[in-house]
Amino acid sequence: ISRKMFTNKTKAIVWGMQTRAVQSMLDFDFICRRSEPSVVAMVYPFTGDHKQKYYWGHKEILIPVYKQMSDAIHKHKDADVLVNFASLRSAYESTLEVLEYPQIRTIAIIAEGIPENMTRKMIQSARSKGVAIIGPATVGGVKPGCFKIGNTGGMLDNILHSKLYRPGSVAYVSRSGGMSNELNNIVSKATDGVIEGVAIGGDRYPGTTFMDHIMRYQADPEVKMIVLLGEVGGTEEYEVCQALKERNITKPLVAWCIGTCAGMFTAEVQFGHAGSCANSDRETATAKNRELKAAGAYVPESFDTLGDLIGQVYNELVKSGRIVPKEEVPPPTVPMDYSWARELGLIRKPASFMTSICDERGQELLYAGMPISDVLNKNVGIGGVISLLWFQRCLPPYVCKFFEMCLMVTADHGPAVSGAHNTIVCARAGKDLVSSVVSGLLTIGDRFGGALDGAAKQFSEAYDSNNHPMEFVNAMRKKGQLIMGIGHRVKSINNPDVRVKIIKEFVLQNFPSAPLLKYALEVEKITTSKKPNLILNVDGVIATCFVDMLRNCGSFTNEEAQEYINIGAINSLFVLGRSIGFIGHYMDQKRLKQGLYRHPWDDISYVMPEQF
Ligand code: Q5B
Repeated sequence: ISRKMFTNKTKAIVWGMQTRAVQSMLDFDFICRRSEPSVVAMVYPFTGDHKQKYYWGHKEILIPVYKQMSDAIHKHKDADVLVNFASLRSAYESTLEVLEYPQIRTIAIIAEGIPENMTRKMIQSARSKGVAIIGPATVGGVKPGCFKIGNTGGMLDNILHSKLYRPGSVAYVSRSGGMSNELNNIVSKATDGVIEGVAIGGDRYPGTTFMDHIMRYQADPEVKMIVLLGEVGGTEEYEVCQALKERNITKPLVAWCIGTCAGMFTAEVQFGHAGSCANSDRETATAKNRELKAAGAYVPESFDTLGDLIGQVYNELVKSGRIVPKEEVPPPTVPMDYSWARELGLIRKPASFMTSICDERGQELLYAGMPISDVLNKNVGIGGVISLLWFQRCLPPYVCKFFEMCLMVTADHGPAVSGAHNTIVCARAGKDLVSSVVSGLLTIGDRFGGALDGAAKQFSEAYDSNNHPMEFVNAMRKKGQLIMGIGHRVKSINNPDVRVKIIKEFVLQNFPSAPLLKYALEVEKITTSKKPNLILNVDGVIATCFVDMLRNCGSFTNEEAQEYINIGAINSLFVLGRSIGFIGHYMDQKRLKQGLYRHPWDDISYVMPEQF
């Protein structure tokens, strides 16, 4: 491969939904002052054709994503590079597919772990078509000022630090993608920078070899010196030695093979890459370094002094006039991503939401700070969960029991009540569970099931004002207001509500004190003396006990207790409890296959205006 692989006009197609990598390529393009983005399309077989949003400097741009490779190729005739992020399972197939299109001249394969026989077939096919493969098992490569493959060079601050936004004079080839990043750093410190760098990948069979790239660098007049970073395993470095000896490589070449420490082990060492294991003495890093030096390469004493040696060779080239360092021009700025700036602590922003009851971000869900496993292990029950999520604290067991009893007694009161009726009518109109339940919940208010808030307010205000129960009843009548929590359509002193009895008895026995409940029972004596159905109803008993709990259980300040009354929190127990029944009614109607409900005419009194 003798041609230039990348220019500042190179256009690439990216296989795989690697949005971060693509954004990193576009940011690189932008700081290189490219006139157009290098990524023209993406291919992702698992979604339909669509467009993906990216940043181009400060602006937002759209890049098309195609389901079919053929569409991407045919619609973007100017693309000659494919960056293939396919996994080790699909990289083979997608690469062979692309090789069918002569327009693609370079393919970077990032996946690690592709079976070697498949890699060899891919390479054979690519070579027969004159296509260059970089990889597999690589981060890719970079040509400063022109093009960057995927995630090469790391994050933008690293790329800026290594001055990859403009070409230098030093071209390198390495096996390792990670070490190529280190080379960017070393070369940028010791010289005027990198002109091109390729990591051929850590597999035993790389698509293109050290020699392929070194000979490209040799042919490129812009490249003034070459760096080779080999490693233990394989014999490819000997081809470089041969080329040096035969004067096919005439540019200064600084070389080092990493993995010299393998000699310190008694057994053979397999390093991270599939290919980095010496199968004979010739394949050791030490032998290859020796041979490279003998062939005329500049070889340091150790990796630690690689940068110094690169610097020495570079300085000699400057002295001799073969390199004329260019004036440094700062790159355009790219706005930092919000999330990264925040991680670095550079910016702050007031949150749009505040929350203080539940945190799902960590390894384990927390209810008011209690891990969900503790919630279950400690058997806090649904009452305990309510105390954590509604009140952000563990309330005493008798309070949790009170909550649970309230939920149980309010869970349902038959199909005739407003809420259940609405749920049933809605379910029979063919609606779904949520709609049907919501239509039931929406009936909860002052008259039906939602008198708790009003009762809590009215009774507590009267009690706190030291109003005698009789004064309270008379004052309410004078104002023409109903007492919330008093009265029932079917229950009366002659037909007592057992639910009320159960709650009342539990509270009187278990709460430290229940002054508001006792006050309400005095009010009930007066109202029932007027009409037997004006009992303290289920809303009224729960509301007054709820206030007694808030005020006397020892877990709330007076202000906190009052706040729950003010914010309308007292209806909560009825709303939650009755939702159970509404869900039951919904299921029941569906199970019974009940058809559309139409109210019978004989049950409607039609009262028409008389004037017609
Ligand atoms: N009078 C509940 O009324 C009902 C009075 C009153 C002073 C009162 C009524 C009322 C306050 C709201 C309340 C919750 C509409 C009820 C619930 C859940 C449920 C439901 C279920 C379940 C019943 C007759 C005479 C009139 C009125 C006077 C009535 N209430 N005076 N304070 N509170 N209560 N709601 O029977 O002189 O004859 O004109 O609004 O607490 O929803 O099962 O059904 O679990 O699902 O229709 O238990 O009390 O009585 O309106 O004809 O009044 O009594 O002023 O006096 P009734 P009305 P007068 S529990």
